[in-house]
Amino acid sequence: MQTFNRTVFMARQAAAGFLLALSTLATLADAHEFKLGNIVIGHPYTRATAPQQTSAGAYLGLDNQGKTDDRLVKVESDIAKTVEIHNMEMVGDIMKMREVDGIDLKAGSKLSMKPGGGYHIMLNGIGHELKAGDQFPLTLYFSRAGKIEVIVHVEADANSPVPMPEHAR
Ligand SMILES: [Cu+2]
Repeated sequence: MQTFNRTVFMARQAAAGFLLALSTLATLADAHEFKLGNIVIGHPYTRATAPQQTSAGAYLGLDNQGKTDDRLVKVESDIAKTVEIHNMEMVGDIMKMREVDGIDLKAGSKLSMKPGGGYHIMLNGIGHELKAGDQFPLTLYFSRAGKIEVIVHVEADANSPVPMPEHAR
């Protein structure tokens, strides 16, 4: 009897370990990342678009693990007519977006783009609806590290759709 219980216990432990391993794998697969020299690009993603929506923000992490400064200077994608690097910030009490000509990445520094404020990649003139689960390539150009193609995941976000404010132009 004791042996039986012990076996059941061990089987449970093994099952728990297996499930943990599975969920870790799922998390890792979801949090995809790319590396170019000393620059790590973390989890590029965008959100599913509404049928008439032709622009969308894309977000990713930038981590300069090297000892030299770098700078993200250009972004391109086949799915959009134009791709711009934007910054969104409060001007008085109004959130405004504007295009910037790059993002400085000092040696050892990192940043994480998020909806709702700060830097993002703006995709304008998207030819078709972006559906959750879709993926598309995005090419990033760094002044020092060069260029890399990363894959953007389209994620659903029914909980907190963040409407894009008008551009300050
Ligand atoms: Cu924008």
